[in-house]
Amino acid sequence: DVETSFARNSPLSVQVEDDRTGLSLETLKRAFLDNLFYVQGKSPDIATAKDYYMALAYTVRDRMLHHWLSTGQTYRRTHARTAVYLSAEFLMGPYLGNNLINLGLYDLFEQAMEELGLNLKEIMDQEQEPGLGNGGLGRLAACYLDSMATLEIPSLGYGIRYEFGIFEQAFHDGWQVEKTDQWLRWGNPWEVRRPEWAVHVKIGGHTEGYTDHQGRYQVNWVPDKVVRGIPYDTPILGYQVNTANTLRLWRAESPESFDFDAFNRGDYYGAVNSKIISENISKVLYPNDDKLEGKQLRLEQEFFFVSCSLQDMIRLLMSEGLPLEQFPEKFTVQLNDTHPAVAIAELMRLLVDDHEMAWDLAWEITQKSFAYTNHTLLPEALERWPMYLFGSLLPRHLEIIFEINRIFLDQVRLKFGPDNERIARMSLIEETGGRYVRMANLACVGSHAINGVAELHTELLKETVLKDFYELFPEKFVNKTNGVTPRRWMVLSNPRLAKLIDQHIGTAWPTQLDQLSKLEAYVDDPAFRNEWREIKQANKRFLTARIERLTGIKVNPDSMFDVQIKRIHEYKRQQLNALHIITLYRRLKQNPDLEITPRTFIFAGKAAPGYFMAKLIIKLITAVGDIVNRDPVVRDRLKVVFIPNYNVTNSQPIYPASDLSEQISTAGFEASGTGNMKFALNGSLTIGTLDGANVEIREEVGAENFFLFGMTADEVTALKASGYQPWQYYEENAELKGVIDLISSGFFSGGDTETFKPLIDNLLQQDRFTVLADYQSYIDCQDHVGKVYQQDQENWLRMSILNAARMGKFSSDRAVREYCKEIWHVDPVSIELQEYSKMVA
Ligand code: T68
Repeated sequence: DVETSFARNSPLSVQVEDDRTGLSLETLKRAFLDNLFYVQGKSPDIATAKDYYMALAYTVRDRMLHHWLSTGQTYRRTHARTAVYLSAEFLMGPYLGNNLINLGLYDLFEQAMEELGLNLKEIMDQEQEPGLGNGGLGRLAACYLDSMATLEIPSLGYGIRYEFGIFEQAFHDGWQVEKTDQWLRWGNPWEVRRPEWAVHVKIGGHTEGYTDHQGRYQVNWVPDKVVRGIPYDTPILGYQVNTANTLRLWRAESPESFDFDAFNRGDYYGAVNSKIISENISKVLYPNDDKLEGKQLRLEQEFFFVSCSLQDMIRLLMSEGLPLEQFPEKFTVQLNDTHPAVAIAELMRLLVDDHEMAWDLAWEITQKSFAYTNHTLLPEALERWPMYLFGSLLPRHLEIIFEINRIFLDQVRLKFGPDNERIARMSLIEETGGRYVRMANLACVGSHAINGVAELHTELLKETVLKDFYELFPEKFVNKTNGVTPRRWMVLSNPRLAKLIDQHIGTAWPTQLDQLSKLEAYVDDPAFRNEWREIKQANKRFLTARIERLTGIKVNPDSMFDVQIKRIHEYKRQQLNALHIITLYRRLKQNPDLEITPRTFIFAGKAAPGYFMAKLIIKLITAVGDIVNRDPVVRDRLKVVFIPNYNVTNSQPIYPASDLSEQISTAGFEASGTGNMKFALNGSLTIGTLDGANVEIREEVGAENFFLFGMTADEVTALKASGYQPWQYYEENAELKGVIDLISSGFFSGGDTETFKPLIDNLLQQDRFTVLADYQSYIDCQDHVGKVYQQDQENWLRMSILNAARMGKFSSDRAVREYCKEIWHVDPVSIELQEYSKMVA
């Protein structure tokens, strides 16, 4: 009997219990229909697809709750040391499929739905994913939560429950237009609101010094507003373990639903308005990646979720009866970039002001508690806040930062002597041309560990942006190369390939990804090779149908799928990819019978709404597509598609259907990349520069299985130092000149020579990301790629298998294990499912 009745001998034993935990097909179907009826209030004859989704989500959620409650109870009982991931972004992706996979119930639910005449995949398609992040940084946080739960690491993710996540991308005339994301419109079945654990957060105002009854100087912060943070909890299941950790996201509300003073004075609108102002804090995600938007509201968001989270951690500590001094034993807190770095000042304030702890002890606790991950070398992304703005919102924190800085700069002087330039560079306060609070400097000083996200990135951090800090604190610097979860990025999104792998090397690989190396034994096995090829083809046919549905464009699934999907940014160089497409197009126009490898160029990605050049790059790609896709001379040998609204949901069918992965950033600019890992894991070959984790991927898969081109980071630096003159590359390269001139002529813009002028002028005159310098190397490499794909298919297939087989290192499990061992010092705690009757007793 597969049904479990947890409460057989309890007075609470009722039939409902079986419906919420039972796993027989009959029970699942009945539970689903019950939820449709009692939760959604619908009978099947009027139920919509959304109703089916909600009913199914609640049915699955019921089967997660024992995991979740048992986990919490075990952590409390054992005082488990907990890894806290503080992140302004969590890009979780759709939950339903992932939860079914992690529970091991996917096939069972698929069958139950089928027996009801429904299709699980179609129901899954109804989910609106929580787009609470921009790109790699937010998605990394999500992969790490999945791995921490799978590795049974006690952990808590803290962030912001944005009412509007990343905007939805649509197109008008080939230009990106933004629409608001309304992910909460149909309700969110995965979260539980916990108003009983709400906290208050002070903002603005001034500080007052006073002497307490023991004669000690104390500071009182008198704010000019207070907002309430309400936690919303979502369970995060591990894969085939009982662990269910928590993602706790904060929503901002006003302290009371009515400002009664204002209301009694008859100022009803004023009262409601103050509520609206408070709620603004968690209203919308800032849609910039790798670019600072120095807005007051953004700083309020960062402080808001940090303060809520630290107060919550102190509550948890005390609820276990532990003293405040034990904070760094109970928690280790990872700062996901500097977005939560104000936590360093806030923990100091909570300890020193609210809990009257001595400064030195508070500082020791703070440094022991925090570790900082850097995600970028781009100077325009480094957070710095105008000092007047910082001080007006967080007057007490500015004082605390001054005091940290005073002590810190003495430490610098002690080690390096009177080096005023060094002092000026390392100060937490920038004073050259306007005064700013430097968040990266604060993060470095207040943390015991600092890490980059790929080997090259960590080395460059030590040599460039954090050089001074490396010289002062070499022992703090460590590398933690990123990883991705094979559960979402293989088991869930590439089920055909996952099954083939299961059949050949067993089923342990999703949690021990190094085992993929066993696939190497089959690289020459004809039957295996055939199946590998067939699966890629099937995935391509599936994507082909989706592309037609989403864009109206018919593509050829037998062509090479050449894919670049990621945020649109000049450093990621989608424009270089576009130059290659135009190069091939011109060759065909000049010689219509030229033999070329048929290719489908697939793009997807959002541009920050205020990033003009990125939006112009999108327009260039869609404009090139409009011409190329219709030109009879091309005879369907080239197709260009831009899949709209790139997000986790839309990305999942793309990686498994790709042949070529474009990882073509200017060397020295992509901190790591994680899409690069998802492609290779799914058997795509990479064309890439020696940037970020590409370097390590190439090391793992072998140079002969990776298409390398372009300058190294050192060469880029040297070229710029020698005075880079991009127009010389244009003058000296006839094919490049032809391509650039074709764009300038207005050929892709209906004769209008203005549209792409800013882009062309920029390439010829600045070209900060050395597109023209790498052009020929890229074209040569692409020509080689085309030849291998067309003329050496057997070798391509072999390379594809070897890529996947050698990707074991890039599991986020490996990354999380390294964090646990070398930074967090957190051990797994295994969870036994508690019986329902005992839990409610
Ligand atoms: C990315 N950064 C890196 N930033 O670009 C990428 N930034 O190389 C790396 O693989 C990934 O982080 C994970 O480490 C981002 O995604 C942002 O999204 C961002 C958001 C707000 C402000 C600044």
